[in-house]
Amino acid sequence: MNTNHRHQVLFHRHAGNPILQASDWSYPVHTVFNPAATRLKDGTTLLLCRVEDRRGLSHLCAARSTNGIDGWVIDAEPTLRPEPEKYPEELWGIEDPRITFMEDLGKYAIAYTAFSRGGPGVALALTEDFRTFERLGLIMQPDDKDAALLPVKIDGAFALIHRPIADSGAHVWMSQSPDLRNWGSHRMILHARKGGWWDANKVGLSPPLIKTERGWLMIYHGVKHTAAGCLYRLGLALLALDAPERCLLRGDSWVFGPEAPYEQTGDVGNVTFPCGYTLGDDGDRLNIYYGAADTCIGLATASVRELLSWLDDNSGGPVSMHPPSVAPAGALR
Ligand code: BMA
Repeated sequence: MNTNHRHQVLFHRHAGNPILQASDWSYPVHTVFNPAATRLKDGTTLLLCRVEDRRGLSHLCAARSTNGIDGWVIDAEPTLRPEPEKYPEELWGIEDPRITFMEDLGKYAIAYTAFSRGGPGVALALTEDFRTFERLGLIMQPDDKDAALLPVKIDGAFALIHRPIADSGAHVWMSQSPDLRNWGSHRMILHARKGGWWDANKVGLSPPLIKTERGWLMIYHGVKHTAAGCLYRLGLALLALDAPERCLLRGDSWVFGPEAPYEQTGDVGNVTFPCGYTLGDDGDRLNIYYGAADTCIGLATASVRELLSWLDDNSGGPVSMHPPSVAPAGALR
């Protein structure tokens, strides 16, 4: 590790990392990464892991643990497989799930990337038990990924955070729907910066938004392109509770990135990519589950209170929030 820690360290890696890897699976798999996470009603932590097989195609597989750290019980076969016969958008696999418990529906919603000839798009499935699933199909056409629903309606409509790719860059958007099938009210909520920034050109939601008293805490990834390849690191923003398209605070520096050997080396080195979190019983301890180098799964912990106070101290001025170069008229209220 060649880094200095004279900055505040907010995320603490678990000493047992990686907590899950391909050798833990009882059937042949190549890599396991980018897991969604939730705590079930009985307190069990469930991870829905992206599993890449030896064809290069991904499916999703559930792993359950009572403490969220070890003792994982992993489904003996894929939990959610691509079904390209019925859902052609899943031809080349399903990837990067994010779970939200939908308070109104009493069901878990899984937003995931469905990959096919058209490119990656956003698909949605509902479940009550992570054993049977109701698919709603593709809800955002390619290229679009990094999606998660909010657990509550905003102004009476479901809200989806997602990351379409446009000529101006890859920015985070919010769209709304009355029924989870028809989507509109598209608004850009977090732009990729430009130039040398760590989050220039491409940003995306990492785990689903975290509800706090002060707003929705967003952990997002920024992708820096370098001559040696891409660096996937994480940053923080705070969005207004009743109007998440309004960004209240955005940190200037990244807060977590590839430093450990299993994050720097693997199928795709220098990637830390969480798709899920759980909250401890104290409502403050945040457990982040992340894919490391597209090869294995790590756990890092943080304190929500500390993340918010870091944002208070490290948020940039207006230039970080709404640069005129990328905010199209009307995209930000
Ligand atoms: C992104 C996603 C992630 C992946 C990352 C690094 O575009 O496809 O699934 O972890 O690239 O390869």
